Amino acid sequence: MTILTPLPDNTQPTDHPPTSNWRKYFSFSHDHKVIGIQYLVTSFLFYLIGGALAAAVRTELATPASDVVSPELYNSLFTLHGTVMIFLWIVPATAGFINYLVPLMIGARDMAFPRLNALAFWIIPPAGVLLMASFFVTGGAAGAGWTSYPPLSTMSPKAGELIWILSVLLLGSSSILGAVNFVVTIWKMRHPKMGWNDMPLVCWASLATGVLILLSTPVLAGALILLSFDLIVGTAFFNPTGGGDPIVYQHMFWFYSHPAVYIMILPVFGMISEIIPVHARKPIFGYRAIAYSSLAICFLGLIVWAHHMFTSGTPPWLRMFFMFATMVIAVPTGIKVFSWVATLWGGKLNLNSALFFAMGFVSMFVIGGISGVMLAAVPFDIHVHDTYFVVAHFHYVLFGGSVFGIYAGVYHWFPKMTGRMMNETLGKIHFALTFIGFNLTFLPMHKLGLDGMNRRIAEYDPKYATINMICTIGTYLLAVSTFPFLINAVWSWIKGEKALANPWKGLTLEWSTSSPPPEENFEEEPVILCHPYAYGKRPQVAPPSNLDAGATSLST
Ligand code: HEM
Ligand SMILES: [Cu+2]
Repeated sequence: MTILTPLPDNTQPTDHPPTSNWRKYFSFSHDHKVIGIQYLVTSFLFYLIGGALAAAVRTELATPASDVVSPELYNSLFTLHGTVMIFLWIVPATAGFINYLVPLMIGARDMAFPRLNALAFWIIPPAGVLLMASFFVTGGAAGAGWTSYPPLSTMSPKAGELIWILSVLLLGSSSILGAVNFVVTIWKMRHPKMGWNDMPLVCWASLATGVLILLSTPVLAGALILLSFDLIVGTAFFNPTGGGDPIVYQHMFWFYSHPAVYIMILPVFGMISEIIPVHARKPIFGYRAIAYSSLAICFLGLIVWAHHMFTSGTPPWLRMFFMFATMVIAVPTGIKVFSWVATLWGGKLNLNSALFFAMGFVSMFVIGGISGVMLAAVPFDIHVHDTYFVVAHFHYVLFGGSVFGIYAGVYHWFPKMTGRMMNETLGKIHFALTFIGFNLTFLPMHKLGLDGMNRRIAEYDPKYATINMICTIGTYLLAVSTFPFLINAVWSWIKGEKALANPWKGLTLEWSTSSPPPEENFEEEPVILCHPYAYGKRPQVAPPSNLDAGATSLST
């Protein structure tokens, strides 16, 4: 049964001074909104560092010879690139959105454990600085890839590898502390009138993400602790000469790292499910299907890890299981994609930067998903294993799927977070450059992989030269594409046009409070009057008398 929500007054900019005090962003604030923005800004700075590392890698790969950096440095560059992008950019950036949005969307004043929330954030900057500092220790930073497989990892220079382990352990702990908070907050602190099936889809996705983090991250921590013992005190958990088994490490690593893909992407799925209906002015198609498919993905995500190990001596009968289980994930994922497309279908599209990035997300993610199903097929995987086809695949998922979605989220919620609008022209330039740069960089990599170019190499056969040059040019274009965004974000935050409380006429609760929201989120008890996606549907009960005329305009 539908409940009705108020639409706040749209006619006046909010009275709350936007960006009141920048110093609060450098404090141990307990406010989930401050913490959310701390996460977002910090992770974006690491994204720029990760991007610079990627540019360095691609500069080396512009020509076949290994002539720009030493082979050791090259290994460290791509290892730290992958590590930074995953553990310091996408995971914390999505955590930032969840932090900011979930309490507002469920009508709560804060997260369940505000201090723990602050602690979870403040682990990240020192862990990130530590990781980057490892470039300056003897032997240089870790160079065994972001997977850090033994025996390679236990053979590489000790100091850098140990710092890598410590830093990833710290980041994993931060993520566990955050997850406990999300799960309890969603479970316990929802508005009394908000049932499970009235919850905005970001909350469903956050719940599934929290559960995944809690089930899988401790296993990674276990693997890394054992690896550090092998490295420091000479145990032989993974060392075959002492009776250990390096394959055990792979199982433990991927038991975390496959779900990690969903830890990164489920919150973005949730965000896209908010953004598309608002800007298409239509109720989301298949609310329950989207909500429950997050849970299905959560479960299936936990049982497919060995698809990363088809060439690690996994017996054929077991490979069959992992192949089918992996392909089954295409079903709940496909349900989401169809629901988004069906929502867009016939909608009154408000073609702004947020919607462009959201549609970019859907289309790029579909390409990454299709190459994912291809890789799930054992014979095909054996053919392209450890080639650039894999690099192309996971960048379509992680960049096309995560970064585009995060940018969509920034354009959509920036007015709420800062009380200012972003500039649309700069936003569209940003989108165009990112879209072109991204496809120029990663689309040709499919071909490189099919032709047999290995990943993680600094030097390659000259027959791959032309395509590699195209990829490198694409990377520079991507680097350029961040400038309009940076200028837009900084300038709009300070000087942008003042935002209304509800500039997009959204129906979820965060839009029913001022932009930015006051200290404890809502001046008055929020009132839930309708389903979060009831666009175009008439209110079914009369709005309470304290709401103004704007409140009844549910039909646009
Ligand atoms: C800014 C644009 C990006 C460019 C140009 C880029 C480029 C590259 C290249 C060329 C490699 C392959 C290195 C090799 O195998 O020899 C690589 C690896 C990798 N990238 Fe990216 N990347 C970008 C963004 C991202 C993003 C956004 C993510 C994830 C959130 C990401 C995650 C990874 C991972 C996990 C690896 C594997 C590292 C390893 O093998 O240890 N990259 N990237
Ligand atoms: Cu996987």
